[in-house]
Amino acid sequence: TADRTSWWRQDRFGMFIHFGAYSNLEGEYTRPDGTVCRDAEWIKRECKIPNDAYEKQAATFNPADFDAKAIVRAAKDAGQRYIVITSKHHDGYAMWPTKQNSWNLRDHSAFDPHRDILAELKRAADAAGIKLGFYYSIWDWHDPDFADPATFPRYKKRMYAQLKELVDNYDPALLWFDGEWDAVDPVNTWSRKDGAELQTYLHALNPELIVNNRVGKRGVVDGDFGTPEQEIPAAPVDGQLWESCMTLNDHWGFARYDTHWKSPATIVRNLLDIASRGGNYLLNVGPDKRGRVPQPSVDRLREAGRWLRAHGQG
Ligand code: JFZ
Repeated sequence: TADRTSWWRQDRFGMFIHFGAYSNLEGEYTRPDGTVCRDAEWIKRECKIPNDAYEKQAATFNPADFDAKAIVRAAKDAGQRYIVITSKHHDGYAMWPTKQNSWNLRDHSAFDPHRDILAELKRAADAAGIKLGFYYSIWDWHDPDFADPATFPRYKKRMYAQLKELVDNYDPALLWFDGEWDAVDPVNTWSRKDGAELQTYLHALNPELIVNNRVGKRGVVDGDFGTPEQEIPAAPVDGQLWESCMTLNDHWGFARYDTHWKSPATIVRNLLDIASRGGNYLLNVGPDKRGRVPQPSVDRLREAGRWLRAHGQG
């Protein structure tokens, strides 16, 4: 993996983007009885939103203000050199026009059907010399074949097909898997062997693809790099490459009430702390339902970038 990961080890600092059908709720679900339930990308499950209600709200999703160039500029200004965006989170909603189902941004939204935000982001990132990767959740709350071991092979086939679409159509530099665990959902039968098979499949499509350890079961042998979350580990685990992913406030997906932003000083300190221990830093933004990165995020990223440039790190 030394060659495969060389750009990633040098780049050090990336932008995570959590964006999906949940973003359309902006962190708040009003139940039929008028009470309000709050969560971000987990809102469907945490607030027990029925499928039909969740599908109904997703049909109104219209991120018309998604501006790939502005996002890439914000990343560049911060000194970030790669971007990882959610292509599909646990709610199963695909952010590209997948042919495997209609639960996606083109076929189930109010968005311009001629637009493709992953293609837009890829183009803007390429133009700026920024690498693009995709988060992809193995766990899927929407596909009926996921939750039953008897039908899981059918789900798996669609998942493989979706990943092939992503690799063929957008040529990502990296795939960031998630939702491989079984603690939350006992019907999630994903195994280390499933992870190893998937990784082999992906490297047959593109040997250069970097794949994180959540493809398997987070053993140190899984994937190219470990994925500590919201923390900076004291030391690397058995020499495995690692990347700390963190939120800029207290949520991954957009939550309109969450103003608990990290300061630019904290961002810089985290980055230097992580880099000093040999890790990467993947710092998240959550665009709102129109597709706009919150201004407080943009401001803080810019401030952090200014500090890094002033001190010769940018
Ligand atoms: C997962 C997702 O459930 C979450 O929505 C977000 O996308 C995040 C980046 O990843 O959440 C996790 C994954 C792993 C742990 C905790 C939350 N973990 O290892 O403790």
